[in-house]
Amino acid sequence: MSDTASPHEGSPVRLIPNTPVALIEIDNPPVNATSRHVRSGLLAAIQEVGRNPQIGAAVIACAGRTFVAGADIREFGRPPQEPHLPDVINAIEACSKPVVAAVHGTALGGGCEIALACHARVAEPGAGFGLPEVKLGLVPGAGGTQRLPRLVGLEAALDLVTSGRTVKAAEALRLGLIDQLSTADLRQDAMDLARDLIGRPLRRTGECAVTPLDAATASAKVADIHRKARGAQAPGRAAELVLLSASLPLQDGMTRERETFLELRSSAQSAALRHAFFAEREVTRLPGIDSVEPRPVQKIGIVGAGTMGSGIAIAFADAGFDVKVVEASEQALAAGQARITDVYDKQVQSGRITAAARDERLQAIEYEVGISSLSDRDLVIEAVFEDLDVKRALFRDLDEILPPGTILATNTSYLDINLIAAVTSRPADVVGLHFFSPANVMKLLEIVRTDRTAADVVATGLSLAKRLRKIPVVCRVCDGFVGNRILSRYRLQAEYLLEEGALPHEVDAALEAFGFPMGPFAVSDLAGLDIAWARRKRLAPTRDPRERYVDIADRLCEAGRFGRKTGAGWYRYDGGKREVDPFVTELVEEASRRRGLTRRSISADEIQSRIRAAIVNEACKILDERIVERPLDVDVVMMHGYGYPAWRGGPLFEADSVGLRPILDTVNERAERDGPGWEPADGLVSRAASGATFYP
Ligand code: T1G
Repeated sequence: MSDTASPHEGSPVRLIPNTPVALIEIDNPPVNATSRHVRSGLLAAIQEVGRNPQIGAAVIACAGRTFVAGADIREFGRPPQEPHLPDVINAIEACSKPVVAAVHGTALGGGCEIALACHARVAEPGAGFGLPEVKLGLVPGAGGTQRLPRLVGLEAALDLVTSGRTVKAAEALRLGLIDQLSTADLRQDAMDLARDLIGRPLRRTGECAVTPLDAATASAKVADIHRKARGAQAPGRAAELVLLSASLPLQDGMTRERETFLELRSSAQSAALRHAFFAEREVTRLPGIDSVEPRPVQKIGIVGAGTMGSGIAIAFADAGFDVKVVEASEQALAAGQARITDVYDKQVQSGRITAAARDERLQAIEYEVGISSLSDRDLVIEAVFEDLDVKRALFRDLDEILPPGTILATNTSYLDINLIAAVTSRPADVVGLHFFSPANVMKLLEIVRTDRTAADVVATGLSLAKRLRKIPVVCRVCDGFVGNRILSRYRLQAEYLLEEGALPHEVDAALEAFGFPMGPFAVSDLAGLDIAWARRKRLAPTRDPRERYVDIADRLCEAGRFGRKTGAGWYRYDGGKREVDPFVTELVEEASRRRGLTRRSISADEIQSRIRAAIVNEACKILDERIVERPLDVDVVMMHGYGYPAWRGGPLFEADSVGLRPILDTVNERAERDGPGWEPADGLVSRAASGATFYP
C-alpha cells in the first residue's frame, strides 16, 4: 500500500505507514460513520499493518469533529454488506501488533466497539463513549455487549448498554474503558503508548474474563431495566446479551449478539426509533427558511422570573448567552434569583456541574427591576402572567424601548400571538418561543410564527434552538399551537372515559402501559389543575353548547384540589406518594349519574384506541389547517414534549402501521357520541379512503 493512498483511491480510510507506529486515519464526514467503504478501508489497513514488517504498531484516529459515531444508520434499511463490522473489529483485536485508539469527540456504537477491540485506548478529556444502540431499537452488533463487560465489569456494562448513555472520558478512565487521558497531543500520546506496547504481550479485550453477578442481583437489575424500558424491547434484549458475556467465550457471545442485532434491525420498534432519530433533525429544516440568514443574538432579556422565566434564563445561560432577567419588583426579582441559584446549587450537589461552572453561569445572568435596562438586548422573551391583556401591555412598553432589529418573543403556551404582535410597531419582529417546563431540561421548543413574523426571525429561532441544544418545531398560531391543542383533546377524551366507567388510575395505567411515562391525570396533577381550569373558564363563553363537556376537573378545582402542589388533585399525595382517592372516585361516579350513564368496565385496549384516535384526528386537523407543514412536525412535538413513546415513532408514524381505517372508525364512533369538535378531519378521511399514509 502506498504511503498515503488506501486500497482504492478516494477511500475514507488512509494508512500512513510511519515506522514503527503507523497511523490509520478515518475521514468520513460528518461523523465518521462506518459505511461500507470505511469498513473495507479499515480492514485493508489493519491487514497491511499485520503484513508490513516495518510497522510495529498502529493508531486508529479520525479526522473531523469526532471519532467514529457508529454504523451508518442510513444503511439499516438495506441488506448488510461485507465486510461486516464485527469481522473488521475482530481483525483489529486479532492483529499481531498493538493497535491503539485515539478518541476525540464521541466514540459511539460501532465507534465504541472499534475502540473496545483495540489493545489500548487514549482519549481527550472532552471525549465521550457510549453504546446508544438501544435508542435505535437495536443492540450493539459488533461485540459491544461482549467486550464492554470484559473491561468495565457486568454492572457498569449493564448500565451503559441498556441506557445507551454516553460517559465522559474521566468516567471511562475510572471504569477501565480507556487506559489514558491525553492532555496534550492526542495522536502523539496514542502513538507513544503504541510504541511502548511493541514487543509486550497484547491485552486482547476478548480474552479478558468477566466476573458473573449473583442470580439475585442479576434478576433485580433485569427487572429494573424492563420497568424503565416502558415497552421498548431493546434494553431487555441487550441485558440478556451482556449477562451472557460471563458464561460464553467471546465468539459464541458475538454470534448470539449478531443474531439479536439482525432480528431487531428489522423490527417495527427499530424502524420507529430510526424514524425518530432522523425526524428530530429533519424538523429543523423548513422549506423557505433554510437559506435565510438568522439575526445575530447574544444578549437575551427575560421578563418574568417565575418558574418558566427562571428556567428559560438557565437554558440560555447554559448555552453561553448573556442573560438579563427583569421583574416588576425587587421582591419578585429576588425570588427569581433565588430560584435560579437553587437550580444550579442542586446541580453542583448532584455532581452534574462543578462549583466553578455554577459560578460562571450565575455570573452570566444579570438582574434588574423594570424593563428600561433591556434596551441593549438582541432578543427579549416574556414569561409573565398568562393573560392576553398583561402581555399586550408589556409588548407596547417593550416596543417603545427596544432598538430596531431586536426580536420580541413570547413564551405563551396558547394565547393568540397575532393579537400580541398587533400592539407593536414591528409585528414582523414578534415570534412565539414556547418552552416546556422545566425550560432548562425539556428538549422541545415550539417556534410560533404569526401571520407577519419575518422569515429571518423564524430562522433566528431555529438557530437559537440549535445553540440551546433544543429540538425546534415551527408552527403557526392556533389555540394551544400543536402540543397543548392535541393534549387538550385527548385529555377531554380521557375524561369521557371517566364518565363512562373508568377511573383516573385505570386510564393512567393504560397509557403508561402504552408507553407514556405518566398518564394524563398524573401529569395534570404535576402541572397543576388550575392552569387548564383558567383556560376552560376563558373559553367558556365561546364553547359550543352541543359539545359534551365534563365538569369533574372544575369540581376538583372548586374544592381547591390543584394537584401535587395542594396535596390533592386527581389523586391524594400523602407524603408525596400518589394514591387513589375515594373522594375522586365518588366525584366520578356522581358525574356518571348526572350524565345518566350506567358505568361499565373499560379495557386498556379501548382506552388506548380512543386516546390514539383523539391524538391522530386532532393532528390531522392541525395539518389540514397548515399549523405545521409536515407529519414529522407533529410526531416530534408529541415525542419530545408529551412523552409519546419514541419506540412507536410518534402518533402519525404509528398510525401508518395501525391503519387509518380503524382509527377513522373510532373517530366516527366518538363523533356520534361526543358532538362537535370530534368530527373526523378531512385529511384523515381522505387518507383512509385513498390508502395514503402519512409517511410514503
Ligand atoms: N449514521 C448516519 N448518519 C448519522 C449518524 C449515523 N450513525 N450519526 C449522525 N448522523 C448524521 C445526522 O443525521 C446529521 O445529518 C449529521 O450526521 C450530524 O449529526 C454496529 C449498529 C454523533 C452525537 O446512534 O448521536 O453503531 O441532518 O446533527 O448534534 O453496534 O449525531 O446533517 O443530514 O446529530 O453534533 C450508533 C447517532 C449507530 C449515534 C453528533 N450510533 N448520532 O451530534 O450532530 S448503530 C449512534 C448521534 C451502531 C453498531 C451499531 C449524533 C452525534 P444531517 P447531528 P451533533
